[in-house]
Amino acid sequence: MKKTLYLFICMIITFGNGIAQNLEKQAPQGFDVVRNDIPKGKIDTISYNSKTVGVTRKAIIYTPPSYSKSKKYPVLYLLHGIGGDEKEWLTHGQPQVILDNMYADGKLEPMIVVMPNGRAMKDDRATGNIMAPDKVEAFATFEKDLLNDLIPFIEKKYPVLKDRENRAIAGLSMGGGQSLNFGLGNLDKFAWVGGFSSAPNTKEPSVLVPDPQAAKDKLKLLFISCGDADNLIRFSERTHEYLVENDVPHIYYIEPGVHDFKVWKNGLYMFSKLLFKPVDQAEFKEYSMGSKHL
Ligand code: FER
Repeated sequence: MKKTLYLFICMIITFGNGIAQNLEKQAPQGFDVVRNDIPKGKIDTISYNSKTVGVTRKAIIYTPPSYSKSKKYPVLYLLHGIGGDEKEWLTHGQPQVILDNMYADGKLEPMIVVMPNGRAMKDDRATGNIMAPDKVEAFATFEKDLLNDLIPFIEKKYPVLKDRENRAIAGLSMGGGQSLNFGLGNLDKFAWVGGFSSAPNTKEPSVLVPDPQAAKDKLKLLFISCGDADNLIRFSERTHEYLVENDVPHIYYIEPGVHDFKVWKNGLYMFSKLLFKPVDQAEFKEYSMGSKHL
């Protein structure tokens, strides 16, 4: 009996420490710098048939360094902003560098990352007036393209785990709004949701989370971050305030910064580090410590 108790205590200490180490607010120096001596993941462009849009659409996929078709992987859908397309993260954020480094340091659960084009319309390039109503509307239409076309395609072509606990969605700005809207609007599909500097397309909190108890029961991680000098901070803040009022566990992380990739790369680092691992929601509050935004 004593032995069992001892073992139990040891397990709690080990397990507890494992989780505590995830609490990291800023990515360490060099997290986004290419290292020559480490294994690298692979980037491919894929094409899928979209019934929603009526054309073949492109997405970028990053498979981890240890990728093997005989394993099964969870998937993170990573979304871009209003000025970008499926290549925006790659061009400006180099997520493959961040993630390769995290794998090398044992900080990341192996996963597939899919970077789609979130402007679901026939001409989905970020050209002309990117604020035109039809182009903005296409960011909402993407919900159908994602759920009915892209996810089924990925699940057919790649060795992936298909349950909600193995599916995450996150994005920057318009993509942050999409991630919150689609993730929280489809709790049966996503258990991990992240919005970095979410844009005005983010639904009103009571529409976004009409049933706080369901969100509470189903979400593994809800992550909201923003730069403190970002003009769009109100959309994150109002969501956070509603979540606090309604007792929905979430990470609210405000860091020094504006509306740029410095904040979004850190968001990717912090969010992905927590993905597909045991979560201690009691720790979430500590991310906001010392902040007037608590
Ligand atoms: C807006 C301001 C910013 C808006 C969208 C954005 C649709 C998006 C910014 C981004 O994605 O970086 O008024 O309206």
